[in-house]
Amino acid sequence: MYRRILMSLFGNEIKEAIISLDIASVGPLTNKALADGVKPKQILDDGLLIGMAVVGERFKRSEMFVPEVLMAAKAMTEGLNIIKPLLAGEDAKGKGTVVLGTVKGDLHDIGKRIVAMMFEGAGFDVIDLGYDVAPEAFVSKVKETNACIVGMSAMLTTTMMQMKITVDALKEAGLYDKVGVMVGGAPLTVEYAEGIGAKYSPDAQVAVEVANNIVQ
Ligand code: B12
Repeated sequence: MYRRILMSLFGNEIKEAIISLDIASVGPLTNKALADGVKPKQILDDGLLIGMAVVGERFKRSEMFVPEVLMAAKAMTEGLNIIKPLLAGEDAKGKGTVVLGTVKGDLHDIGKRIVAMMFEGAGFDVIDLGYDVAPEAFVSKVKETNACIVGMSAMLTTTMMQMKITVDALKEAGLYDKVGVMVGGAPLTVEYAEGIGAKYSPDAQVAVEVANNIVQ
């Protein structure tokens, strides 16, 4: 109960700091919440993600523009960087390697970084290839690391077809049957994912459940 009240206080402050582009405050507020016993996952869900979701809505309504969204993303990263090692420490390692990346032509990487963190927290070894990742780069990293899962992120309708191209490249290299393919990102649907032979997750939480099912 006490923790819930604390989180609604801190969560709100962290959310507001992101929305008001107050980059300098997110780190200290995150540290303060942690010092008062709020769980890293709660800070992520109830503060950082909600703040960024509001920014996303305002961007959609043209009430915020690219430079502001970038500042909000920077503010969010201040908090993410603090909770990342703590999330990663919440479970044991050794479930296998996950190769992650945002597909070619796409520079959105906030959601993918959150997925990376949650995977690490759930015990996977994560190799994050970053953004604008070409199909060949996914293929060669999967081959090199013997990964059990490859995860692709796309946030643009114009880049999501890169996922199919990457799946085809994995098939071509004889790797598709050896690796679980996971996809995520705002424009995707279950139907699209299934159509290309991949598993869809709407968010990082579900992504961990899907990944656990793949390796079981
Ligand atoms: C932040 C942002 C940017 C930032 C990106 C900064 C960065 N470092 O990532 C900047 C300013 C650079 C940007 C640029 C552009 N953007 Co933009 N952007 C956004 C915004 C506001 C938020 C995205 C975000 O970070 N959300 C928060 C995270 C936490 O959510 P998420 O990404 O969905 O991730 C979760 C799930 O999807 C899932 N997930 C995500 N990836 C993966 C991967 C796997 C494997 C799994 C399992 C799960 C999973 O789990 C995540 C965590 O829960 C969205 C709006 C929106 N509503 O999504 C627009 C949005 C994606 N952008 C859009 C556009 C149009 C652009 C630009 C073309 C704008 C322009 N005119 O230049 C450029 C394109 C640049 C490029 N080539 O990529 C459109 C896309 C429209 C479309 N349907 O194609 C959106 C939807 C806004 C809109 N409504 O118009 N953008």
